[in-house]
Amino acid sequence: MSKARMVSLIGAPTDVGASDRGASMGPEALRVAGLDAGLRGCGLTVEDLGNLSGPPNPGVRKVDGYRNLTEVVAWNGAVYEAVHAELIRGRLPILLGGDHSLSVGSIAAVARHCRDTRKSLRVLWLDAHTDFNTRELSPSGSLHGMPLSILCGFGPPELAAMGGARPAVKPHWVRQVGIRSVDAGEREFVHAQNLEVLDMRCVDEIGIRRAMEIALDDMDEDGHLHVSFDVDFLDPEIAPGVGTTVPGGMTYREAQLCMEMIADTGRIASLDIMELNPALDVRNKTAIITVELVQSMFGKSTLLRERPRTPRALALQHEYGP
Ligand SMILES: [Mn+2]
Repeated sequence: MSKARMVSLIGAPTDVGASDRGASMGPEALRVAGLDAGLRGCGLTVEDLGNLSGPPNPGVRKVDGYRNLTEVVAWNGAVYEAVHAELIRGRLPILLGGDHSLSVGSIAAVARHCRDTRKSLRVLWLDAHTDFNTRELSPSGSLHGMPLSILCGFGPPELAAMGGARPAVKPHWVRQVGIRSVDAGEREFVHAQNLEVLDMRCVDEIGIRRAMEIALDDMDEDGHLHVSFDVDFLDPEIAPGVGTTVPGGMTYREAQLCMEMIADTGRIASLDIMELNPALDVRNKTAIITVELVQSMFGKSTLLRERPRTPRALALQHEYGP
């Protein structure tokens, strides 16, 4: 069971940090797919706060290494305030992206709250990409490829010092799962910063269960688990509605197990759902699958189970029926 049973949905309908347009429609697609009712079905109390507002996407090319920096800063300021306010109210904020640059505001607010309440923070980053670019390393200058490096202190001060501490997040608080596309210079930087990356090769070799055990290992009893879920974590076969598809992502079953293992920790306290792009989707199927997975993250399961069954219990179940 999750700690906070009261969740707040916060829509951030923008794609100012992305290279492709369309993630700005993500929040509405998640609502249309039934996110609110789906979460209520998991026993949560849900309040939909509607959408934040901010500047339109000017479609700027790179200026000083960044695209649309002014707009990204404005949107992140709004996200920061909204997420922080919900945490103070004792609620679990769910940010509906929007492109992944908005996780700077979201996680800076979470980190601030954890400092103020003396809780340790674990950030679980589910993504096809490490999102650890800098303006020197990024080929595109799009800020949705940089949120984690910014949170770790590398980036423009308007973003990297958001929340009053730079860095907001230490690399060893972070675990990344699902990674399968990293730019050349970014790869060196991720290595130099000692980021814990459980990439797809790792998942192939040790299996998703073991990878997630490592990702969720060693959390403090009352620690705060933040999940930043980029929908491109999923394989494009099941989730075509993202701007940056990379083949070889999580299958439906692997993703379900990830989410169920997150639920089992009972520690999820904030969530970002990012990069859903309805302009590239097929009949909203990516939004629908995302809602199903988020339900599993909040404890929807096939069986009534307190904890994973032992082999003995499973054997008995086969013998005698449930
Ligand atoms: Mn991402």
